[in-house]
Amino acid sequence: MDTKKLEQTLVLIKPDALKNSLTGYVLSQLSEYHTGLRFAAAKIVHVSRILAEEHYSEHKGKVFFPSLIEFIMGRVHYPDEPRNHRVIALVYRGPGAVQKIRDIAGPTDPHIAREQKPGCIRSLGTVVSIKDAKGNTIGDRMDNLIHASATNEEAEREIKLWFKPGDIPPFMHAYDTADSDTDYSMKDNKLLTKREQGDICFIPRGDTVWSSDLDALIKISKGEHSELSLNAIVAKYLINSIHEKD
Ligand code: 3AN
Repeated sequence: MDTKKLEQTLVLIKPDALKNSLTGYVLSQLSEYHTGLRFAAAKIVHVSRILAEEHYSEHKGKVFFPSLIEFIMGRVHYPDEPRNHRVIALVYRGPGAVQKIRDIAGPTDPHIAREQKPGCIRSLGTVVSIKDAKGNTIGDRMDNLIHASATNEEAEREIKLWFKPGDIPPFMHAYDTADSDTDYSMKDNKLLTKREQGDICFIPRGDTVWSSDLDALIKISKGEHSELSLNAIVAKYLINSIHEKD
């Protein structure tokens, strides 16, 4: 069987679902029995600012962006409880995975979800006004309980952003991997290919990584342009690391 042909999608159970104890409900809606899809990976993630900003990079500059970042980092629902700054990240796989999960999630806006698709997961969400410093409403934040990849291309980008190959069982790998023959680390916001005192190593030599990450790191270390940003790579390999406490 060609395991690479099977579709995969990323789901995030967001902090509002955790706060409202809806995790079990969401998992049951997305169960193998209901969807026919298989679990490929799962982890609890403390969302760093760079991971949040990379995940939602398409919304950078929009009025709701800062509030969206605070929300996905868990700072809105658990302002003084960093230990509760978590999301549950899941990968599902199987035929039609992206569309099946999008259908069960429902429309982005919970008000529209309630009107158009009562019973979908996001119909249980809420919309919160975003205010400026003077208290004037400047936009909305949609607390819609789950994220689900919108397309296969987005699913690949997002799964590779949230998961390392080692987080996914080998027979469930849908994307190419490679072993790094270099120690990659960061110091003073610069990429290093040789360890230095005080650096933070995010890929030790010998680790298995996504091939696309390695291709990008080779380009960046040579000063060449890379579509994939250094932040997107570092954010993932430092997930749940003590260095990413923000
Ligand atoms: P979806 O999550 O349905 O794929 P996206 O990817 O367009 O929707 O947006 C990602 C997240 O950004 C949404 N889940 C929502 O929280 C927020 N968002 C998107 N559009 C808006 C908007 N017009 N106003 C406020 N928040 C938005």
